[in-house]
Amino acid sequence: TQAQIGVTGLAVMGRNLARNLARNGFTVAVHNRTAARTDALVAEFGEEGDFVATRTAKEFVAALERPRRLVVMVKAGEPTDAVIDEFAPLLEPGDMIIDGGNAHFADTRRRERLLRERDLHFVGTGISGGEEGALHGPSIMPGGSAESYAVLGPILERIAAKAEDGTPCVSHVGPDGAGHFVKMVHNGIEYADMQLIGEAYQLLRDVAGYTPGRISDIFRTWNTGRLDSYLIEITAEVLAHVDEYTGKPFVDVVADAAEQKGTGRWTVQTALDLGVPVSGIAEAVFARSLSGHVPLREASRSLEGPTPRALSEEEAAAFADRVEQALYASKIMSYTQGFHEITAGAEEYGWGIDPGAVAALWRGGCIIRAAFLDRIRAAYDTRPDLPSLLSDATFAREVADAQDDWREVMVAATRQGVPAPGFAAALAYYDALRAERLPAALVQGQRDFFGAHTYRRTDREGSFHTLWGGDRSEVEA
Ligand code: NBP
Repeated sequence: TQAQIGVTGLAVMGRNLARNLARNGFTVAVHNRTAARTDALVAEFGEEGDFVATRTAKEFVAALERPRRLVVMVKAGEPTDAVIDEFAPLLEPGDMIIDGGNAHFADTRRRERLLRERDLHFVGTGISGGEEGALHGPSIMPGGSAESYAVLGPILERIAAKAEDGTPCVSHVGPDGAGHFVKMVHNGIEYADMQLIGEAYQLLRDVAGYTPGRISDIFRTWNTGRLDSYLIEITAEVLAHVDEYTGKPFVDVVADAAEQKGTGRWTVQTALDLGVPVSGIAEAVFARSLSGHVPLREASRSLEGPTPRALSEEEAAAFADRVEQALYASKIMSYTQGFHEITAGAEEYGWGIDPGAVAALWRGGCIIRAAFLDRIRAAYDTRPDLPSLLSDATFAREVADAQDDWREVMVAATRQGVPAPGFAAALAYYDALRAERLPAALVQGQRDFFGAHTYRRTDREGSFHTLWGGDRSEVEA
C-alpha cells in the first residue's frame, strides 16, 4: 500500500502526530533516524491504524503516494536542514515537505525559497498543543503555497482540534514563513498570559494573604466566566496540587526560576525589528530571565521594601475581584500587541494574513485556547481592517469598565512591594495609546539639541531644526 502521508522524526511530537493521522484513517509511512523509535511505535501502537514502517530515506519516500506529503518532526535548527538535505534529492516536482517543528520563520522563508527552485513545496507549519494536542488534535498553522494547502489541507482538517462550533482549528495562514510567524506570536502571547496569571496569583497570595488552595478555587471560579481558558484551568490544578514528599503546596517546593526555549524571545526580537511595541510579551520574557538570576536575587534579598499591611477578610475579597478585572484588561492588551505584530509582519512580508482566521484557529487545541478568542474573531469579522483590537467597541468598553479596579490593583502592588511588571506594562500601554500628548515631543527636542536630528511641527509641514548653539531661531531643514 502507498501511504497518503509520512512522518519522519518520531520523538514525542512526531509519534503522536503519526498516531493521530492513523487513528483518523490515513495510511501513514513512518521513519526515524534511529530505527528503534520506528520499531517501538509500530510495536506499541500498530493496532491503532495503518502504519508503513520504513528504515531508510529511500524506502520512506518510495512508500508515499504522489504528490508526496512528508512531515518532518525533528528538533528545530540544524537537524531540520539535515533532514531536508537528505530527502529533497529523492523527491519529485510537486512533492511537499511539511516542517511541523518550531522553526524560526526566517529559516522557513529560506528553506521555502530553496525548495521552490527545485519545484518542491515547503510548508512551514506551526503546531501547538504539546504532545497531547499532537495526539488528540492540535491547532495547526500552515504556511507555504496555496497550492500545497489545497492538497494538504483536507488531511490537516481531519486531525486538527475542533472549535466548539465544530470548525477545525487549521487554515492556510499565508505564504512561506507566515505559519511559523503566527506560531511564534502565539508562543509570545502564551508567555504573556502565563506571566499575567502568575502575577495575579502572587498578588492574591501576598496582598490578599490567600493560600494556594484558596487561590486555586478563585481561578476555578474565574474559569467559568470571561477568563475561561486552558491556562486558567491548569493553573487551578497546579495550585491545588500538594507535594507528595513534604505535604506542602506543590508551588512552594518548585524552584522559582522559569526556563524558556526561545520562541517568546523570538517574538520580542522580531517585534523590535518591526518596530511594534509588545511590552507585555517583553516583560514576560524578562520576568523569566530575572527569575533565573539566582545569585543576583540572593545578593538583593536584603534590599528594603515597604511594610506590608494585612487586609481584612472583606478587603481581601474585594481585592480578588479587582485582580480579575486587572487580569482581564491586561490580557486584552497582550492580545492587542500580539495581533499588532501579526498584522505588521504580514505587511512587511506581503503575507495577507487574516487576523480573524488566526483567532479562529487558536480557539481549540493550542495552549492559549480560550473562549475570548471567539470574540477576537468576531471583532475582525465585523471589521477586517480593525487598526487595533482596542478599536473594537466591545473590548474598549470592557477595558473602560475594568480600569478603575486595574489601577487600584497597581496601587496595591506598588504599596505592598509586589512586582507586577506584566500588569504595569499593560496599563502603561493603554494609557500611552490614550494620551493626547506623549513626551515624545520632548525627546525630539533633545535629539535635535544634541544631534541636529530635526523635528516636525504640529502646525506646519516640513522638517525643522532649532539653532540651539546660536540664537535659538528655527530653520527649515
Ligand atoms: P525533539 O525536538 O526532541 O527532536 C527529536 C527528534 O529529532 C528525534 O526523532 C531525533 O532522531 C531527530 N533528530 C535530531 Br535531534 N537530529 C537529527 C538529524 N540530524 N537527522 C535526523 N533526525 C534528527 O522532538 P519533539 O519534542 O518531538 O519535537 C519535535 C519538533 O516539534 C521540534 O521542532 C519541537 O520544537 C516541535 N514542537 C514540540 C512541542 C512539544 O510540546 N514537545 C510542541 C510543539 C512543537 P533520533 O531519534 O534519531 O535521535
